Amino acid sequence: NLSLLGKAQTTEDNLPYCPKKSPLVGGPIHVTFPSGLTLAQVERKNPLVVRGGRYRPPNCEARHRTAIIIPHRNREHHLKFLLYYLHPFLQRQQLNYGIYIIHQEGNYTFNRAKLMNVGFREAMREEEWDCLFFHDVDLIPEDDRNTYICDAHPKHAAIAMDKFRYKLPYKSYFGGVSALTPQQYLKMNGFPNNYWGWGGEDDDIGVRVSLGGMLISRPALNVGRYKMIKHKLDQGNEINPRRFNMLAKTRHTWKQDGMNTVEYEIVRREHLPLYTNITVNIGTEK
Ligand code: BGN
Repeated sequence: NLSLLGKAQTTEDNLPYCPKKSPLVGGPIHVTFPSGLTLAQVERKNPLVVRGGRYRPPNCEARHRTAIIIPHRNREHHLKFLLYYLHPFLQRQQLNYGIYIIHQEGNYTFNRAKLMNVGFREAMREEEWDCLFFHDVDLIPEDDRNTYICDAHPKHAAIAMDKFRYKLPYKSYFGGVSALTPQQYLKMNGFPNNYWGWGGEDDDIGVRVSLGGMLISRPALNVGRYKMIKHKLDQGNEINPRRFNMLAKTRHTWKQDGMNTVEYEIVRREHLPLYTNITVNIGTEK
């Protein structure tokens, strides 16, 4: 088409694509936890974020569509700080994004990985996201160059956390923050549904990556940096004593337990100003 010669490539809305490298991205972020911060303040600081915690760059068409999935229960205090940092961080990266909080209803033992499966299905129901970030509520990224887009292989993003002195605690660690495309997620049958309580589910997910025939991709150590908001072990998220046994069997169980078997009941879906809140009944251990 001759008329397009010499023009920047444009999209349906007649916006040019955003540059491959965002000019708004800085480097390290100084993370502090201001006392007295409120969600209303976070809202005011993010005027372009719309209902459900959605955003698209105003002046260019984003090249990436990323959903952030955050499992949650009784951590409103952490959530506030995460949103305070995450919204501007994602905007500086010029992403088309949405933030989903997957809230486990009731007081039964917490199940982080199953909540991720719920988040995957519910987010994909709303939008054709090309990347999903599975994100702990208490981890704040400390460098803008840690781009929230997916790679050719499942990505483990939280490789340098302050609580592990900014190093990987062990080589196969896959916890904290990880990112997969829908294709990658389904290839490993999603995450396990039966890790109730603390520990092991992230290792299981790491094993699934290789059982699905994939490798782990990671950002550079000086970029994949996170600050963890200090807290005690939660009530209702006691250490899971079965995790060693379960982990030893992952290669036999992964195809029968995961995205193909996840069962739950949506209790509430709210499109709040800063995020989509999905409250879910995920049942109890069998
Ligand atoms: C590991 C836990 C992970 C946790 C990391 C970091 C287990 C399984 C037993 C081998 N794994 O020890 O779930 O994210 O520590 O805290 O407990």
